[in-house]
This record gives sequence, C-alpha cells and structure tokens, in this order.
Amino acid sequence: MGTPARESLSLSTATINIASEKQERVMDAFRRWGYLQANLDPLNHFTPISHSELDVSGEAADAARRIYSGSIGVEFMHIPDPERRQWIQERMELEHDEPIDRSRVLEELVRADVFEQTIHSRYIGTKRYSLEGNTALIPLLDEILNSGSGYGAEQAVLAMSHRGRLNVIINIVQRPAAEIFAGFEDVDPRSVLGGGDVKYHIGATGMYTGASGRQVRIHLVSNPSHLEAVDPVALGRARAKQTRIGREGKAKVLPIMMHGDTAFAGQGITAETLNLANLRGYTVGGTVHIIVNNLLGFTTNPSDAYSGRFSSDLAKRLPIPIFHVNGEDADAVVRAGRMALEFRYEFGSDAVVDLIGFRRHGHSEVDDPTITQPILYRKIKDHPLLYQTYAERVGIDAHPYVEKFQAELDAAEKAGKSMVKKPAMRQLPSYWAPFHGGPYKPEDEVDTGLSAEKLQQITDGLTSYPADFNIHPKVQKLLEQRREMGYGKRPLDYGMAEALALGSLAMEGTPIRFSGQDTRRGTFNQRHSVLIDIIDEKEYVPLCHLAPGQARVEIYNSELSEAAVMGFEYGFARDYPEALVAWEAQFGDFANGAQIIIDQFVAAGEDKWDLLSGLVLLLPHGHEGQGPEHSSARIERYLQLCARDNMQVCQPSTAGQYFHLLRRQALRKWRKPLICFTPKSMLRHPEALSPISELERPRFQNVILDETARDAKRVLLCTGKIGQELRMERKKQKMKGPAIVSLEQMYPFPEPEIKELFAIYRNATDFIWVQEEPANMGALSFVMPRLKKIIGPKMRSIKRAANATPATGSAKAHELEQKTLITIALGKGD
Ligand SMILES: Cc1ncc(C[n+]2csc(CCOP(=O)(O)OP(=O)(O)O)c2C)c(N)n1
Repeated sequence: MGTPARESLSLSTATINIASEKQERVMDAFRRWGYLQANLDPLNHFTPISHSELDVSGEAADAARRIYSGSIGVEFMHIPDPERRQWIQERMELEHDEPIDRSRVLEELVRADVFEQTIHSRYIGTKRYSLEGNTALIPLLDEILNSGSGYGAEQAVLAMSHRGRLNVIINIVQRPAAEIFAGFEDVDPRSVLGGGDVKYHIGATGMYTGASGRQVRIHLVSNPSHLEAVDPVALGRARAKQTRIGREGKAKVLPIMMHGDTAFAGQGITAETLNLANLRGYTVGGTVHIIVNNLLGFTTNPSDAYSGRFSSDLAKRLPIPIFHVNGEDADAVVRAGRMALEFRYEFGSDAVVDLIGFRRHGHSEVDDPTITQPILYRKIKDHPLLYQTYAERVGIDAHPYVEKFQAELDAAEKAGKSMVKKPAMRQLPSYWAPFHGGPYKPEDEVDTGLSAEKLQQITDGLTSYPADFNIHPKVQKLLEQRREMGYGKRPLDYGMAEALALGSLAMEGTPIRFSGQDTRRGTFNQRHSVLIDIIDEKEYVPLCHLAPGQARVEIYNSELSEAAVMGFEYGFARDYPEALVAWEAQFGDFANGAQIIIDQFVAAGEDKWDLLSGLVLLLPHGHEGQGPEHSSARIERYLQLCARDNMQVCQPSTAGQYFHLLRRQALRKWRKPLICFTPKSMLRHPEALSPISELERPRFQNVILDETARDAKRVLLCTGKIGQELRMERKKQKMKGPAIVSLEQMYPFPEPEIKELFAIYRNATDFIWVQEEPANMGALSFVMPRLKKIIGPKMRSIKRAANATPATGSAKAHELEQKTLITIALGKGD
C-alpha cells in the first residue's frame, strides 16, 4: 500500500484511465468496424451497414467516425501482427498527412476524363471500355508510382483487363496518344491477318515520369479477355525482373495489379494468385492491388456477383490491409494509394485499394445500361465529371489543363490517322535480342551431346554432399546408383538424365527454374533434387554446387494449383529467355486446370502479341491402369492448338532423348513453348533406360527408327510408352517384326523423317498408327491426315474405341484392354 498522497494520485490516474479506456474502446470499435459505415459510394446506393458497437456518440465517437468512417474505410484488424496493425492505425489517425499536390491531381483527372470524352465523340459506337466514373484511378496510379520511385522503384509491372486500359496506356504508360488513334482507325490490317489482338488487350511499355521527376519504366502486360488470368503472369514477370537484379530486385520492381470488382470476387485464379504472395519461390515482395470497382459486372449487380459485402473479401485470406475508398474524393484516393504503397515497402506485403466509383456508360459503349439498371443510370446521367467537382472543391481553374490536353489530342488524332504501320506499343528488353520465334528452320539446331568426361564431372557434383550432411539411406543409395550411371556402369534412367541435362546447362551458364507440386522430390520419387538432412532437415541442392560461377538453379514445390503457377512460370519465362523454365504437372491431366493459360498465353502469345516464351510443360502421361484421371495428359488438346510453328509437342521415349530435348530447348535460340509428355512407370523401366553413349550423340531425334526390323512388312508408328510395350512383347514372342517406329516430336511434324520411312522399310506394305488412347483422344486425329499425306491412303490405325473418359477405373480391365491392343498391333491375330 502506498502513502495517502500517492493513493489520491493513483485514483485520479484511474479516473483518467477509465475515461481514456472508454475512448480507446470507442476508437477500437471504429478501427474494427468503421469501414462498414464509411462513405464509400459516390452514388450512395451502397448503403452503410449498422453495427451496435458503432452506435455511440460523443467527442471520441465523432473523432473515430471522422477517421474510420469517412471517405476511406480500412479493413485491417484481421492482421495478426500487432506491428502492422499499429502502423496502419498510426497512419490513419495521423492529424496531418503529407500534403497532396492538388494541381497535379486535377491535371490527371482532366487527362483521364477528357481522353474518354474525346474518343467517345470521335468514334461513336466503338468499344473502348471507358474509365469514366473511376477516373481517380489515374491520380491513384500516379501517386503509387511516384511514391514507389521514392522507395527505389525503377520498374513497375502492371496487370489490368479492359476497363480503362487505353486511358492507362496514355496517361500512365505515357505512350503517344497517336498510337491509340491509330488503333481506332485500325490502320495496317494486313500486318495482323489471322493474328494480332484487340486494342484493349495489347501490352505496352513506356517511361513514366512522376511529380518528383523520378522515372519508372512501365510494363503493362498483354492480357486475354479472360480478365484475372493475367494476374499470375504479371507476378511471374515481376519475379523474373527482380531475380535478374538480385538483392535489390524487390525494391526496384513494383508489381501493381488492377482488378474488376466482379472478376476479383468470382474468378478462382484470383484466390490462387493471392496465395502465392508469401511463398518463397513466388513472392515478389508485395503487390499493390487496385480493385477498379464500379459496383457492376457487365449487367450484373454486386448482390448477384459476390456473397460478401465487398468484392475484396477474398483478399482477407492474407494478413493484408484493404483500403476501401470513395472514388469521388480524389484526395482520399491519393492518400489510400500512398498508404498501400508504403505498407508494401515497409513490410514486403500485398495491400489492396478498393477504389469505389461507378460506370458512366454501359459495359462497353455499345451497351444500353438503362435497360438493366434504370434507377442507377438516371442518377449517373446527371452526375458531373470528377475533374469538374474536384476543381470546384479545391478552387483551381481546370480550363488551362483541358485546353492543353485537348490540343494534344487533336494533334495526336491527325498523326494517328496518317500512320501506315500498326504501332508496336512496346520495346522488348535487350535480353530478348539473341532469341527469335517465327517458323522453324533447321539451321536453328545445335548439338546437345556431351563428352563422357564432362558427364562424369557433372556426375561428381550431382552425387556429392557435405561431409557432415546426414543423408537418408534411400537417397544415399540413389546417389550411388546415379554415380554408376554417370560413369557408364549402369544405364541411365530419366531422373539422372534430367539431372545431367540441368547440371550441364547450369554449368554452361543457363539459369534453371523448375516448379510444380512436389517437384523437388518428384511425384514419382524420381528427382530428389533437394537433399534433406535427416537430423535437422537442412537442405542441400547438389545442382547449386557444381562449379564456381555456374548459373542459378531454383527448384520449388508450388502451391496446389495449376492455373496460377503455370501462369507465373509463363510470365517468368517471358522475362528470362536465357533460362530453362519448366512447370511440371503432378499428373498430366491436372494441367486442364490451367487451360486458359495454355490457350491464351502459351499457345497463342506469339500470334496475338508477337511475344515469345520458352516455357516447358512437363506432363506425366500414359495408360497404366491408374484410372480415368491419372492416365492421359490429353495430348489431343495440345496438338489441336498447334499451328504456325507456335510450340513444340514432344514425347521423349528414352532417358537419353529427354536429356537432349531439355538441352535443345535451352541451347537453341528459337524460343517456343515445349509441351513435353513424360513417363511414369517408364521412368526407370529397362526399355526406357539409355546407355551413357546416348548422351554423347549429337542431338535429339524427332523420330526413332527401328533398325532391328528393316525387312518388316508391317511398320507400326507410335509415340511414348506403347512403343516400349510393343517392343517388349515382340521380344517376348520372339517375333522379328513388325518394325516399331517412335514419333518423339509430334509438332512441328517431322515430315522429312517420316518421308524416309519408305527408303528404310522397303518391303513394308502395312503402315499402322498405334496408340493406347481412345480413338477420340491421343495424337490420332492430328497425325493421321499428315501420315496419310506422306504414306498414302493405306495408312491405318489401331487404338481403343472412342470413349468419353480417357481410361477405365479397373486395373484388370486396363490390362485386358492393353493386351488386346498389343496383340492386334503386333498382328498376331492376322
Ligand atoms: C473469364 C471471363 N469470363 C467472362 C468474361 C465476360 N466478361 C467480360 S467483362 C465482364 C464483366 C466484368 O466485370 P468487372 O470485373 O466488375 O469489371 P468491369 O467491366 O465492370 O470493369 C464479363 C462477365 C470474360 N471476359 N472473362
């Protein structure tokens, strides 16, 4: 107990404490729930939600309400880290934030609105996906980039879909407006016959100059119509750019992602992409997300588009702040952008700005929104332009800005109309200079073989680990076997062939990046690229310790998703052409979860955007009685996408072929995606093993001939595992024929090699395509017309009957089917 004097002192402190505790409780309630009553919607049809904890009055409540229920409503109390919560709290409760350059904000708003109005008046009835109603996006981006450059950002990777894209291209990417006019005039149609893309999907690069005078190089990523599909691609591109820079990469390259409100809430790829944020193989040190929220999706209202209150609710899967902001209060928008950007740099974390505005016109300008939202659009009709209300509010005359920009646009329109060539709105980074796409040319081929001596040297590195490393006995045995393989004492399996390919490439200077589910060990226990110490789980990656000065090797286990991870790797490959970048499916058919990435980016990227990628997809494939879903990697789907030499579709049937294929992909300067079907049971099967001498021969063979049966009357053509099974059965039955020819590359179709078959199999009268897949699947419908063209109408096929599902669920049924197929193919029943 203290003295009486002390007691009275502590009593009064207690009274103050009680008062401040009460105030603190009020403040806390607003920190937690204030955003529900924030003034977020410029049109007031998004009504505040009542909350009992906010039903308080008094000075403290007024202050709390001003801070947390004004034009910014922030959701941050779900963040477990007290330091991060405290940071936001302090920034929100700050009495005097940094000043805002209002003339600059006004000029940005003028440029945003006047651009849309000008296009609207000159190209009536043409789609442009106007930004009007959310033009505060332009000062928001301006703020983020300008503040970002203060933190060291030198490049920004921007992803966005259609809405406001042309506006961003002019005002943020700072492309000359004449290029946009040329797009509306649709100049130079002959340059894009059968290809190209609409103007609101094409990517752009440019140099942004902020208020500070600092510059940021902008890369606006080309995107398909599939809205959020571009998100992981942008992340992969950012990560590649960061990796190129090294330690400072995350500060120097800033990813900014813009989303539509209904797309963000609805598309699964958004969830997959958000989940990459803090994963070691995928983090980019934080992305600034902006939901360009017009509270509408095409004709759909929010109540039909998302189950939660906000489109942004999904972002709460991460411990990150969400700043909802009224798009009509441009100062608040700038402030929200600044906080989000600073949070990104302070904590290396994602942050979201939910920019709430409206959509002045229909979904596109040819839509009439008064049919589906008549009340809303009566309100919108009379709603003034943002730059006008802002000019009035801040007391700055907008006319000089309007006149200046209008004059700029008038000149640009003239220049755009007189353009004869379609403008390329981007400049590729210099690291693309040595590489090319276009049609295949044999002169692009390079030798991929290696000497026995070199292979032994790599083997030494691949099979060594530190003396104090406690290795798992099974892995130790595997490494011992691999050592024997590398020294030619036992034939090579796929795992070792791959390790030698990657190791040799890394030693020759090619960086490697492999990712997928369980890729470090390998789904089929075949890779073991990362050794784990059995005592302390320390990791050792032999591929990273082969030689001083070797290139970087990264192998990651990914999150359990296909679309975002494949998109990410596609993006990475886009900005790392000199690296070998591979994505691996757990089983090939799971890649169908990434169909949008395959269709829109991998297959069509070059035709649409003239953008190349050397991404490798590794797709385990083969009918082995494991059921409908673990059998087929859907070869037919990839082949259907093939045209104009857009990609390579291969199925290496031996370890040696796999080695050459991977090396070819990295060493040729022809940059094309490689779709590679890989084995499962054949990974270590004697028929698929290769002697070390296979790695010494010069190159990958598109077709493997059968030298043992040159006199055969019957020639079977096939790809993958069925060839080995046929060979085994032929051996077992002690048959001399038929000849079994393996098509290792299906596309580009190796016509010259197929033509040689006549010269080699002079006695042949029967040419048969054999596949284990049902008639409506596999390579059949792709190869048959091509084979018939060369071999003639006698070309026939043997396959399973057409089926709705790729394979039976019964292992025994599979065996029966397979046996029948092989018996018929070998002609035993003939
Ligand atoms: C994956 C996909 N599904 C559907 C569409 C068709 N579509 C184009 S825009 C759009 C509405 C998008 O609304 P929102 O995300 O709110 O963006 P806004 O157009 O309102 O800016 C729809 C459904 C599409 N382009 N992509």
